[in-house]
Amino acid sequence: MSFKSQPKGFATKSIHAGQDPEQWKSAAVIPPISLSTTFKQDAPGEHRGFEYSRSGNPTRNVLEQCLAALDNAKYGLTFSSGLGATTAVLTMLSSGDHIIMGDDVYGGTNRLIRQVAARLGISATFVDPTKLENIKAAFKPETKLVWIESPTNPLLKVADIAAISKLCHDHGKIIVAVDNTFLTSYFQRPLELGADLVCYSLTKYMNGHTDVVMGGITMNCEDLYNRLKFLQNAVGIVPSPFDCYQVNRSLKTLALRMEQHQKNAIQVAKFLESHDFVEKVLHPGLPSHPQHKLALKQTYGYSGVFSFYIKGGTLKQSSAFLKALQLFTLAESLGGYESLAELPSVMTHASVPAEDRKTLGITDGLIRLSVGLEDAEDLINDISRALDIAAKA
Ligand code: P1T
Repeated sequence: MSFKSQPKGFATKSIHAGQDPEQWKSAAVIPPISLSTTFKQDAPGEHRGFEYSRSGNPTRNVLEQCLAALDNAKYGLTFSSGLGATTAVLTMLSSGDHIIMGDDVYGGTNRLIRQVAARLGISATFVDPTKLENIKAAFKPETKLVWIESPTNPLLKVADIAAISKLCHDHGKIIVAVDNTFLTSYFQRPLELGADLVCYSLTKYMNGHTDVVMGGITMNCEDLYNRLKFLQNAVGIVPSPFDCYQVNRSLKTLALRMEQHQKNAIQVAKFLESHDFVEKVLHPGLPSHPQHKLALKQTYGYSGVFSFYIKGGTLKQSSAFLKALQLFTLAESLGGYESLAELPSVMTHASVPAEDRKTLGITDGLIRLSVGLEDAEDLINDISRALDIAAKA
């Protein structure tokens, strides 16, 4: 069994979509970084497409067009961070509205919903997104948005995006937003499965070089685009032109990078699965994953981020493992060319209430890896040595 086969043309789009040299007076092949905050008007209110850099910027335009093309979307928008993109979606809602949220999402997303949206009168029900009946049971007349990550951070649960989208659209005008950060447009295109919004922390694989914080949203619906474009400017959550230049450049190698992340990560995952000091590996590409078949059905492959439980599962053991690593850097974030490792319970998901962490299984023994582009053999040797040290801790 294998993942869905990738239609041809992705790499070509990532290199050419939105990049036409004819759009610049200089015919520059590589889009210039347009740092000007304001643009000359020919007469009051008469401009050539740009007025003020918050409402629109030429370098940002190039990136937004490229992002849209990669998701086969009509529209793309970028924001100052992944959470900025989530904020834009949230600010489409009003006090009294209700959200259904995957129970296993990035800690910062959880915090935004519980500590900010709640204060603004937007309520949320957190459900396991792998069970359709949970989503159905959570519907309220005020439900406006269903937000899921698939796969989830950090437990790698895979949700049936097509089934969830159908359920929500049959039920009423509920917006389905999928956080596609872990897979990128290369491995999963949720709009093709019926979702309304695809949201990204572009900070991760899409940029891939661990040097930009940015968010993005792609969509086909003109009304959603107009509302989100208005909010991008009205709320002011925009990225800098320099960062747009960097992400646009990074997209040119997305297909190559993702193929190699996939190859490296599955080798590391298989090694861990065979190791005595490992309790369980959570990787959607492994047959042992509970939604492995669904992953094969709805995605074009899998990336480099996955989690595993170390045997024993104490903080002492996981800390010993993480501190002993030499090639993997102990740090938050994921999706760069360099390998990272972290402990969600005390790092990325520390803001999730302790009781919820316990119920979900975000224990002190759960370690998340972001497998980079180094030689897989070197990464495996690093992990093997660190596991031996942890076993003696
Ligand atoms: O960091 P930022 O660009 O604001 O993106 C937030 C975000 C949104 N969605 C997902 C699935 C994410 O993983 C993140 C950020 N995550 C980390 C920093 C992390 O280490 O998990």
